[in-house]
Amino acid sequence: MVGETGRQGCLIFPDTRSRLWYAQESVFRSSELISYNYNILSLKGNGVLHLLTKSGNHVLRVDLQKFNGQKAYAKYSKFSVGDESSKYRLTVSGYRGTAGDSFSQHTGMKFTTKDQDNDTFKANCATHLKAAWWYTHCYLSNLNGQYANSAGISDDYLTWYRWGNKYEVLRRASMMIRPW
Ligand SMILES: [Ca+2]
Repeated sequence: MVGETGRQGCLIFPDTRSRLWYAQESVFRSSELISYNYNILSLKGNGVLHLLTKSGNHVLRVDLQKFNGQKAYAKYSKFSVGDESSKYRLTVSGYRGTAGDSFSQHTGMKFTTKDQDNDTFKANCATHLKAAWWYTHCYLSNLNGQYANSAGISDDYLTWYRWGNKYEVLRRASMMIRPW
């Protein structure tokens, strides 16, 4: 992503093995690396996403990989996260890619954690799934989902439903953003 156009971008990388997210304002300045532990399902990390996307339009790229090595991507021409008072409301639209669109349907949703139920499901999706996301009823995408050790079909883990229209457990996923 970065280097594609010569512009410096931002990188958000949910590492499903270490359970850490990294938000890096510029990959050329590693000293500014911000990391946080999202195992505690804190809303704090989304404050970073808000700051990164609050001004100007941002493009989001999601890269996905199955356990068999197959890769796909989804790109969104518009992506932003609201501030804390909005409960980190998601704005995402303008899909194109090879993975299918599993994120546009989440636009307008607030972020749900185990202690903040902002989803439309009768129970708390975050508690149910042991993850945190902009859940609806509960999801088509679950990129903070639990890490699985092998392939399978289950909505309890990291999945992207529209890639094959099934809850196929993925090996890894990354989200990258950059200014438009
Ligand atoms: Ca709920």
